[in-house]
Amino acid sequence: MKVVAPLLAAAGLASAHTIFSSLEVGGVNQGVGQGVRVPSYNGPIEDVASNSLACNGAPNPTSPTSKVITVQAGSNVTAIWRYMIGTTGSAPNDVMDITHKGPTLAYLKKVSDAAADAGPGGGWFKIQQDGLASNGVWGTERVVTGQGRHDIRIPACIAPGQYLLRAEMIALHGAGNYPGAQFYMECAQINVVGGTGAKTPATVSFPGAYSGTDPGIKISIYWPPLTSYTIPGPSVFTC
Ligand SMILES: *[C@@H]1O[C@H](CO)[C@@H](O)[C@H](O)[C@H]1NC(C)=O
Ligand SMILES: [Cu+2]
Repeated sequence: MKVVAPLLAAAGLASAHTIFSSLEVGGVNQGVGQGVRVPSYNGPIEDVASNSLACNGAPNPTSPTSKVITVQAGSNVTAIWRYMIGTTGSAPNDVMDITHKGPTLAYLKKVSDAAADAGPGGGWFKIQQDGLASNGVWGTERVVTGQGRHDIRIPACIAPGQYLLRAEMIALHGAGNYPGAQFYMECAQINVVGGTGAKTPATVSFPGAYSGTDPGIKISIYWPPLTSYTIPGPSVFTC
């Protein structure tokens, strides 16, 4: 039995990843994999040119879901991150290993049918980001120590209709070389109601928005100590 514990500990470290497993709307959790395309395995995407950078996928195939979640424009939703698809707790180790430091981000893409649209390609705009705060705390750390909760405001001025909501955490503990940064993302299927449509966001592509040479993707976060951090991707769309 003496050999078992180290083996288990090593396996735990090797797979200390995370999954955006459910969406909370108006204080109501919609259910694991309900309206969120979840994989069975929690591993990252590391290739920024992969189609799986949009909504995950090979080598972590996701399960389809027919649910499209109604969301009020101008309100907040909460992406709930869990270590594994079956994780029920919300303590830090139930969310992601705390060594996984980096930004949190969220994007939307307007689609005609959120349950059917695969995700890769153009049309994505960023609606939230949280990088390195002046006290040295990263966006991912705030989610890990905050019960896996990732708050995302749905802009009030976008057109009503169906969207894919891509919530993302980027772990930079091994990002000194590329590939090395770990991209964790899943897509929720939402129907935005009450949007004014007053503004049309500029958009980017996934894959395409990130490069392996981006200063926020190929970066050593340990030494010298960082005083600032450039979050990858476009600027955040605001109304
Ligand atoms: C709503 O989400 C935004 C991030 O998009 C966050 O900055 C803000 O604190 C959230 N508001 C509430 C009330 O949770
Ligand atoms: Cu990991």
